[in-house]
Amino acid sequence: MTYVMSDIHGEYEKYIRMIKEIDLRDEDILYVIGDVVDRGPEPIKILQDMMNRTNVYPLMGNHDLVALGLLPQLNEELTNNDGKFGENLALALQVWCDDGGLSTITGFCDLGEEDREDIIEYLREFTLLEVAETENKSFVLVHAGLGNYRPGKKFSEYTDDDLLFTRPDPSEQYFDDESVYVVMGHTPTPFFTGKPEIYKNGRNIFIDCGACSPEGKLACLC
Ligand SMILES: [Mn+2]
Repeated sequence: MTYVMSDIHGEYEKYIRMIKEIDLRDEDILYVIGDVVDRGPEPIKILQDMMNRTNVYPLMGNHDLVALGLLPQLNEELTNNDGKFGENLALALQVWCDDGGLSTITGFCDLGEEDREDIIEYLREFTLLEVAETENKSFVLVHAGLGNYRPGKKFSEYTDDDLLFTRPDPSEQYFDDESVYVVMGHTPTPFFTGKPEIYKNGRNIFIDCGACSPEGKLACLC
């Protein structure tokens, strides 16, 4: 079986419950299509669980990209400067906290040096886009969508902004080939439908059901 989750956002308990619910086996594959970190209480624990599983494939989300931008600097200060950091880093961390970064920062600071290095190394493995094939369908997996889409545009031509920050029009079908689906997170489905449920519109599938918000859920597409 092939599974996809997105926007786990620090909800370690929901993530573990879902892994049990789907009975994830070694021969299965789980794609996590971005925004593992921030907001919920235990993002670092989720990353550590994911990195210990050989059948979990991580994709980048906009929050993970911010983490990858700042955690190496924070690590440097923790390792070589007794955790004293300058104004630029302090300001950047403050901006990150305004966007939910606190649980990621504190979880990271609680780790020893080796574990911090492992987290950074793991974030560097996150990919921007994957294609999962089933018997007769292809699923393009991407955090936010295919921003600035045009037919024939190569996947390598999309920028981080296109893939991680875009707010797609759910009714816009991307590919003429009717066997190609696009699976996205980033925009919580209540934004489209008012309900925290997986939302399909044609061959677009939106799976961020707002795991980290009180009325939201963690979804898993099979
Ligand atoms: Mn996002």
